[in-house]
Amino acid sequence: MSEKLLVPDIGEFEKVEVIELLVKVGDKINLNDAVVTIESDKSSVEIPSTISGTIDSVNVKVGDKVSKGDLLLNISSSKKVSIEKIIPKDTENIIKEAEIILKNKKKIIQQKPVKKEQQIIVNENDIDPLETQDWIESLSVVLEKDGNQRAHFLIKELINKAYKEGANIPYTQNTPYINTIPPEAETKSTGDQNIERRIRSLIRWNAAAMVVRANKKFPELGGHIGTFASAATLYDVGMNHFWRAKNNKFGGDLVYFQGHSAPGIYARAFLEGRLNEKQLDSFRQEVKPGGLSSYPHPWLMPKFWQFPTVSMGLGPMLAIYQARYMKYLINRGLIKDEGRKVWAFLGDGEMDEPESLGAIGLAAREKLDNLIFVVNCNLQRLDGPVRGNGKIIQELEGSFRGAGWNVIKVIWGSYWDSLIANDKTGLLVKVMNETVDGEYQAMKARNGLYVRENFFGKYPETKELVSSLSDKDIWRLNRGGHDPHKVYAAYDKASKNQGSPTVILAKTIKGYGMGKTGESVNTTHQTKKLDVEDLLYYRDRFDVPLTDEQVKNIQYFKPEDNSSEIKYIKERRINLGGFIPERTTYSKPIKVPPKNIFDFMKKSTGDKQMSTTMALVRMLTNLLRDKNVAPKLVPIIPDEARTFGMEGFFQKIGIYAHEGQKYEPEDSKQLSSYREDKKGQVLEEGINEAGAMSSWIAAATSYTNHDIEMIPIYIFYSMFGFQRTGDLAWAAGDSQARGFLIGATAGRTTLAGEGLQHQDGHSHLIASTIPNCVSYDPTFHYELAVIFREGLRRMHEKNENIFYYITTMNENYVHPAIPKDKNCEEGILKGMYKIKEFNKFKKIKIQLLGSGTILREMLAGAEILQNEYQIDSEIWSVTSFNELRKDGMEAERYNLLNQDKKQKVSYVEQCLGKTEGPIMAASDYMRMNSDQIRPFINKSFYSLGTDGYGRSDTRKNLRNFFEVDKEHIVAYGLSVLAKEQLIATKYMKQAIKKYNIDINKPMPTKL
Ligand SMILES: Cc1ncc(C[n+]2csc(CCOP(=O)(O)OP(=O)(O)O)c2C)c(N)n1
Ligand SMILES: [Mg+2]
Repeated sequence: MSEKLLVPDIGEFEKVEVIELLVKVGDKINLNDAVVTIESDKSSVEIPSTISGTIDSVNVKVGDKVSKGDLLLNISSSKKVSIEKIIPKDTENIIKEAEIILKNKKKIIQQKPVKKEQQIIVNENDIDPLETQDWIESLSVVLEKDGNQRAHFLIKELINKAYKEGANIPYTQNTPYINTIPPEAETKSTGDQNIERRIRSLIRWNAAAMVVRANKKFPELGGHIGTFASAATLYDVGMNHFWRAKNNKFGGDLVYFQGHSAPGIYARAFLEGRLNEKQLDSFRQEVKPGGLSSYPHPWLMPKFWQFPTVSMGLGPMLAIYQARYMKYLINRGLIKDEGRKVWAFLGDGEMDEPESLGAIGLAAREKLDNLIFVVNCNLQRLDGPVRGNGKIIQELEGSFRGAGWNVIKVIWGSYWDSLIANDKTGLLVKVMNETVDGEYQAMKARNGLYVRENFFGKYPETKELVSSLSDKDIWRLNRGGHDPHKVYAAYDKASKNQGSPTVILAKTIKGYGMGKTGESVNTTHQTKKLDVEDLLYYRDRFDVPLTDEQVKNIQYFKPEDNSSEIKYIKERRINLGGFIPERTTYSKPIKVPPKNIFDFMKKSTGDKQMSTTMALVRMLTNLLRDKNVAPKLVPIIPDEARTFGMEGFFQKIGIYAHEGQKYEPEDSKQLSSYREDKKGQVLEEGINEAGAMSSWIAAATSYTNHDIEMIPIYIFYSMFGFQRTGDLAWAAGDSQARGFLIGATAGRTTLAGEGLQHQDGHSHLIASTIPNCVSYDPTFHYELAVIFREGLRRMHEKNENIFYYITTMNENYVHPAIPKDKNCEEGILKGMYKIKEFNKFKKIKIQLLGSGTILREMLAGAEILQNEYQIDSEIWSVTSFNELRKDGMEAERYNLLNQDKKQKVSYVEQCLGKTEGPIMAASDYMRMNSDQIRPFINKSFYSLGTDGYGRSDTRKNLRNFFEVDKEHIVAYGLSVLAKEQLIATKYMKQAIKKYNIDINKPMPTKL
């Protein structure tokens, strides 16, 4: 039976043009196969079939205008499915997951609490301690009888009741200032603690020695001892017991090391036999090959470091999106779920960066239980205390708990266990709660007696608690982050946590073991020199087996290969699959689509006007039909899909949502309805450019971190790209990211109405600062096609470690066919090619260089110059001033260094060297954009550009204001020719008058 396939609901659009027929009579098609592409002035979208069967007739042709309900095809059907039914709801999966959670919950409920001795908490605000005691006892009974979950439920009910009755007092997000894991619930390490301590001491020593030696030789080199000194145990426990390396059987855990702890990571690699003394002695001396970079920089040590972290705040954010991206790959079926984890080590001072906490909500929302943050709470940053008057651990606990994270506080070491157990009055915990970080820091800069008097001495009961301890014993009361048992238990619990990310807040001492020069003092961070006395103290503190003489010479210490320490350290890593960090790549290149895939973009669009943004979306739609490329595309959008005409992607490839779609979208009947899916391909990041950029980096480095080459395409308002997230773009370069950044709605005058904050006249200049970023500002759709395909080839087939920045615009215009010249494509890629020549009068000539939308003003201006002033011109489409500059610099450098050899001719010179007349260049960017090539050509060179703040107005008025419209091009062109004494000045004056150009108007930069 023949069925009719009609145009579905296409929202507010009517009479939309059919631009492609994807099927013909006789074709057999399946449900959901795309049959026709339609295009409004904003976007193009494929219409899927709701019927499987054989096509009897095609009732539309390319160019037809269709609306909802129009007949597209007649199909002899096998079965028909309504639009509603084809929206995958993932319901089954949701139910399954809910059942699993319920089961887990039951398990948790069954866990019996550990019985604890009663404590009477004394609180001066308590007006009725007996009543309080009653309540506490009731709670204890519930805890004992029915467990944590029931107790939690009852407390929640009480709070709800109080809230309903009007007791609107916020309840604290904090727990007491003690460890989250009670001693009796700690999982014990299976490691040999004596050997581990010896190994840790050697790593500490070698890390410090490395910094001190470098600075002895060259005091300008700098370096840090204090950060790693505080974090050594945190790293060692992970390295010895938890972090599994990548190998042929396992994808590997991903560890983001805190930037300033790099010396410690090198010191461990030294003991592991991965680095030698010579390399340690090249710390921070990288100009000669083989040096060790100051901080984690994959660009500089591509086989070692995986993640750049030293710009504070980027590590936490990148780690969150890395963990999310890992789940995305798993849910899309692209990698196996092997229980891999992402660990991020962060400084407590670093947590003040807005980026550090900015994405923690997402991590909880997406239930990233593959993510573990370890915040090294040494209570200090660079200048002084992180929270002198408060408590950073409590503050962070509140923020993370509030966001829905699993929080594990590791505050006190094992020596405190018995004191806390004996604290029958609760006063010790009260002192712990009341003492501020400034005091905690000061105590560790002093001695045991000071702690006895100023900490325990706050109440007679707490003083009594330590009466039998010597000052030395008191001094030995350690902090949780330096206690391998406590750290092990926390890591173990974090690794097993399900359903939420975990943060471990570990209390440590900055400069631990450094003694009077560097331990817990405000200047610790900057300490990079230790005198002999300090070094001897450090050796003794950690029992490093070096003689005084060896200490004075600051010698490294590495035991023999067959020593128990070296055997142990290697064996631990073998058990965990290999070394960490290590950067390797085993991904397969992607076969790029055939050259003709974009041929449709090399033809003229005829009368049809479109923007380059729309051309890009068309191109991506085509790419999604290529079976090699399609699954690898990762479109990333920060809440702007509709701005860019990409809403068609929602239905076609779905929006990634880890829980599928739990609701029927409001627009479910429409063709481009909002479809979320567990297997969705689009990363819709919401209004979050930094997050989107972090996602892009995760996908763009997928080839090394997950051994799968992906093609991320992040599309954003060009003004909210490099300008907004420039530091992430820099980190992307360092990470050797491969992928596309698309700065849409680009140009200072092209994005008309949006005004000052939106109009971008400089993103290309910022892009040019990143050495491995290749950027283009194309005007016509064939340029975009050539550039994009080459990007695919270079990055994803040839695996060059570069990334592309391409601007696209939202101005609609007609696109011509690609010029016949066989060198055109090469010119497009190199940065310029001749697009047109006016050669009628053969008297006076000018070279006009235009980029982006302003190329069209150049073409129009050239026509006026020809028709009204008999001036010939050659017009060059400059697709990339940045690429031209790179080539020019290289040629110039070579020539200066090789004056006796055949001189190189820059590409700019090759194009323009033999041409006639002065050069005038313009773009929709600041003059500096086109001025970049000025040094590489020995001719008069003038540039026009959009220097100054943007503002809202029509394109025409804006181009007039910034003097980049065709009228100004004519007037300035005539003036340039007059200045070069090729024509009389009167023509310029005529043009100024004719076009009402106000020569007294100030520079737009001053307006
Ligand atoms: C974005 C950024 N701003 C400033 C710095 C300079 N800086 C380096 S370390 C540091 C202090 C770090 O303190 P914290 O995060 O507590 O680390 P710690 O060394 O105490 O573990 C500062 C301000 C930086 N690296 N990055
Ligand atoms: Mg700190």
